[in-house]
Amino acid sequence: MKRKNFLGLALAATALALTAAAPAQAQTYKAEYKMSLVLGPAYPWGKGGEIWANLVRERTQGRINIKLYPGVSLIQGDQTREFSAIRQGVIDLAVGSTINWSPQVKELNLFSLPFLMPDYAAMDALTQGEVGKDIFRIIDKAGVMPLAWGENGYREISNSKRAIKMPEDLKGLKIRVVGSPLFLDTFTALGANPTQMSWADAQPALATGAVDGQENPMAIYTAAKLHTMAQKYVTMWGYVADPLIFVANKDIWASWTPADRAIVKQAAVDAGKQEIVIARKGLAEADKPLLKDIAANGVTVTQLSPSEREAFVKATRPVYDKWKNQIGANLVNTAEKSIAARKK
Ligand code: X2X
Repeated sequence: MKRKNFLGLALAATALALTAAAPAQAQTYKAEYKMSLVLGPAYPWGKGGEIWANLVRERTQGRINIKLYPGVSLIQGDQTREFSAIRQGVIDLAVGSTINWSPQVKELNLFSLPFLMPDYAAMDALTQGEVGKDIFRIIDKAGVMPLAWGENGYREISNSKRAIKMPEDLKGLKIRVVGSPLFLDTFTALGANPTQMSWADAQPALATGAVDGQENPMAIYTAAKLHTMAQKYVTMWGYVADPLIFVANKDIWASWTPADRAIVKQAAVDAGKQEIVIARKGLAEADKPLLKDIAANGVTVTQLSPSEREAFVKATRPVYDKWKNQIGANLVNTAEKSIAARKK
């Protein structure tokens, strides 16, 4: 056999093998992919997930069909188990909060360091800069494919008892917090009585008065109607903010063609950008119209002066220093530098 003919045969065989492989690959696509979320489309968070799913369905002509599972229902509402469940394949895709994943990925506690990020520009400087890339590398190494950033938001404190203007006002208040030990340290330092529970358990606990207060973004406060659960006092202290991260399970990711992976990633980036705008609506504007809506429900909204805010910063500084080392001083230093250099 001449060399040329042999080459031709080999090429033909390869082409045949590729054609044969194509339908087999299509068969590895599932009829439905499960997306986990804490909150559904009535909230900016779930809206972001819905936008992502819709963009993927359109752009893949239905090859990738994503169904939303809000209430972290795939893991029985236990939001702090979400990251492990994504890694293990119980969950195919997720839009999750850095807080809920920080028990598994300690570096995600960065965003929960009290008073690290003074404004939206600081948050953007982290997620859109070097820190964001570092965090994505860490998530990837931890076994989950990171795709895009979104935002839950600045977490403001509410309670049923009194207006909080200084750390002393928190004394003895029973405050529901999410499941990272950093939150217990922060609220203990402020003299409060923090108690960990899931979001699902938090609402009945607030409604019955089993707990006095909680901290969450104002978009959640509004959509969940927390003013009807005795939360008559809100203080805008902006002490931490949790970004959301759009991710995929790695086996699912590997089962898709490179072209489909590119579509899913771009759709996550597009949905994340839209979600951040929705999450900041009514708060990013100078006159913060959302706060007027909240006050119209008979809620006392307290804004802190810079010196009042400073008292909270001072009271929580030992917690910041302790957790800086636990998170990793290098990462926190990079974050501090990025924030100092931010464009305002
Ligand atoms: O549980 C909360 O407070 C919530 C909904 O904000 C998160 O999932 C982090």
